[in-house]
Amino acid sequence: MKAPPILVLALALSASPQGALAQADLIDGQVMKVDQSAGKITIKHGPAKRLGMDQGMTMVYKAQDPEMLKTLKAGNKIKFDAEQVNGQYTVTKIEKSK
Ligand SMILES: [Cu+2]
Repeated sequence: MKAPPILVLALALSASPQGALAQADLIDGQVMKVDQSAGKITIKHGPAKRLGMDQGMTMVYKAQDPEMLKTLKAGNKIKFDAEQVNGQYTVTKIEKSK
């Protein structure tokens, strides 16, 4: 194995039993606005350290797939995941929370 140590560490972490916690790792948020035609959603959310957001904020995210937005509307409480794709924050996963 010639993988750099940092990569090995990252793999070890992602394969850990805490994988089950990944679900709980979703970011809590609330839908402020849905723009289905543009495939964008405005989300008010709490801190998301993973995305480099140390504080809560309201911001626009692109939806990875506009279909994801179909069942959502302003006011919905959600849990979501996002990543930066080509410099644009993109929601990769979204689910309504109870
Ligand atoms: Cu944000």
